[in-house]
Amino acid sequence: MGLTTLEPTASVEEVVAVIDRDGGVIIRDFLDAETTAGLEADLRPILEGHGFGDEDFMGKRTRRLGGLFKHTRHGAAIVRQPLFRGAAEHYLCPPITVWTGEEPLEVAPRIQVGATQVIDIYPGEGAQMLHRDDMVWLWRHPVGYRQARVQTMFAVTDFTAENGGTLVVPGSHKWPDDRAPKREEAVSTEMTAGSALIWIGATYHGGGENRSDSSRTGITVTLDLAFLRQEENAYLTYPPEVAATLDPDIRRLIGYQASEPFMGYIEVDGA
Ligand SMILES: O=C(O)CCC(=O)C(=O)O
Ligand SMILES: [Fe+2]
Repeated sequence: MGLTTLEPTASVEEVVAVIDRDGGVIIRDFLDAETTAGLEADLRPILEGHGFGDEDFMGKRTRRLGGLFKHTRHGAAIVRQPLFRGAAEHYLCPPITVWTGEEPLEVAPRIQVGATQVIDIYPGEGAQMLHRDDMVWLWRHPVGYRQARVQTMFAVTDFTAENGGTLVVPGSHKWPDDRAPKREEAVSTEMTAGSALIWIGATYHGGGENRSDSSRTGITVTLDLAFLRQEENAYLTYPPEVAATLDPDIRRLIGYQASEPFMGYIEVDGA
């Protein structure tokens, strides 16, 4: 069974229903053509100045570039995309009730960007080991409390089975921790440039093998529970003088915010 592709006019409920079933879904034309072209134009020259990785997980024929929001103002469109945001809020933000004395307090986690990475897989790269991205927090499965991550892989170039379209194991978000993923259980994400895969942290996936003659360029951005540590250290990636140049909603999303009730607060003189 391949992955389901939905139109950008789909509702958040439809997106969530497919992710609940399969662990991931493709959204056709996730961003408009102008934004896709803007991302390509801003990022390609920077990628070209980058070397390949030097170990197996990151890939030795793969270029990776972090700190998306300092490289392109078009990156904001990815985290503002309503279906991605809607799915993230669905999985991450349901409130819980805590007691403060005898007063019940409803607390809903915020979301934050945990990692951003442009991933450019070159011809000759082999398939990445299948993995769950919520392993960074040692999350357990089946997920009991709530998902930790809702993630997207945006296609800057077309994604095909030949050029390394992201491998996804449908249904694997429901597997217990003692089940290993097998390569033959994975399907390739096949989507046109401008489209995106959305999946959750519990779903087994990995970069595909590139058997074509051109590179496969994607941008992955994660929306995570804002009370967890970020995978990409945002305070070093975007120190205050850099964060000050970003739009306020993006600045908050990269971590310049507190998650209810107090996580990440800062004492400000006179405030
Ligand atoms: O490049 C891809 O398609 C997926 C990469 C990935 O899952 C990772 O590096 O964690
Ligand atoms: Fe991954």
